[in-house]
Amino acid sequence: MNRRYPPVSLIGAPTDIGAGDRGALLGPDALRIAGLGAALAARGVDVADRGNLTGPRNPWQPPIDGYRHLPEVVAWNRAVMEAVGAELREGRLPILLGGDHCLGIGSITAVARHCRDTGKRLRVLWLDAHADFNTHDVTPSGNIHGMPVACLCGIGPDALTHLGGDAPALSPAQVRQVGIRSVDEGEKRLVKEHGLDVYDMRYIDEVGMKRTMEEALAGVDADTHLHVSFDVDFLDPSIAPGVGTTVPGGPNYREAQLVMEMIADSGRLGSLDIVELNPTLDTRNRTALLAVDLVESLFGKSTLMRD
Ligand SMILES: [Mn+2]
Repeated sequence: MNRRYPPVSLIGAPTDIGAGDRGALLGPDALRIAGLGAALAARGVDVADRGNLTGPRNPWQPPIDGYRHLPEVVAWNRAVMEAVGAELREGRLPILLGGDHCLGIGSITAVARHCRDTGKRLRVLWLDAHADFNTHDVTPSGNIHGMPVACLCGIGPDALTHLGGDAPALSPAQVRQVGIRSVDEGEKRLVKEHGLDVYDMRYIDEVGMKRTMEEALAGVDADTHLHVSFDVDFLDPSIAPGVGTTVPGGPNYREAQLVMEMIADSGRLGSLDIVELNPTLDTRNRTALLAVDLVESLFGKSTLMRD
C-alpha cells in the first residue's frame, strides 16, 4: 500500500455542457480505457471507481443573457459538488474525470467547503492554457467552461456563485494559474482587477518551470489542502491533440512531468480534476494515455528513488 496517499475515488462526469465543442462527455471512459485506475493501483494507491454521474443532456443551444445551457450547467455542477463532497467527508481523495472545465465550479466548491469545515488552508493550482475568468458580459462565446474561476471567486450568476450556499467559494489569493497563454480582451482587465496570480507561458519561458512551480507552491504546508485542476489544454497540442481548445506554445512533455513531480513532492495533493479531454479529436487515445502518465507522476512515480 502507498501510505503517502489517502484512498482515491474516481468520479466520472460525462458531459460537454459548458464547452464549445462536443465530445468531452467521452472523457471519463477514455481515461478509464487508458488505464487510469490500474495505473494508480500499481502505485499502491487504494482506488475505487464510483462510476459516472448523470445529468441533463446537451441541448446545444445559443447563449441566453451571455450563458449557454446555464440550468444544465447548474445541475451537473450540483451533482459533482455532492459527489466530491461525499468522498472528502470519508477521508478520500476525489479525482473528477470530466467532462468540460465548467465542472471545476462544483468540484472546487465542495473542496472549499471541506477546507472550511476541517480548518485546512486551500491552495488551488489551475493548470490551463486559459484563465477561465470570463463573465457573461465579456465572454465572446457564452460557454461556461471559460468562466469557472470567476464563478468560484464570486463573479457570475447566483446559481453558480452560491452553489454551496456561501459565496464566494474562493478568494483569488488562493489560486495560482500555470501555463496560461490565451486570455480574452475583457477577461484580461478582470484578471488584473482581481489580482489573480498568473504564471503565463512568457513567465515560464523567462524563469523556467522549476522556479515557476516553486513560487506557485510557496507557502503550501502541512495544513494545506492542495487542489489541482488539470485542464488537458494546459499541455502543448503537439503532445496533447485531444482537446477542443488547443493553443500552441504550451508546456512540453518534460515540463509537464516536472510540474506533476513537484506537486507530488509537496505531499499535499488532496483532490484533482482532469477535464477537457475530447477523445473525438484525439489520435488512438494518446492524449488520455499521456494524462494517465502525468497522473502517475502526480502520485509519486519518479525515475529514481528520491526519498
Ligand atoms: Mn480550462
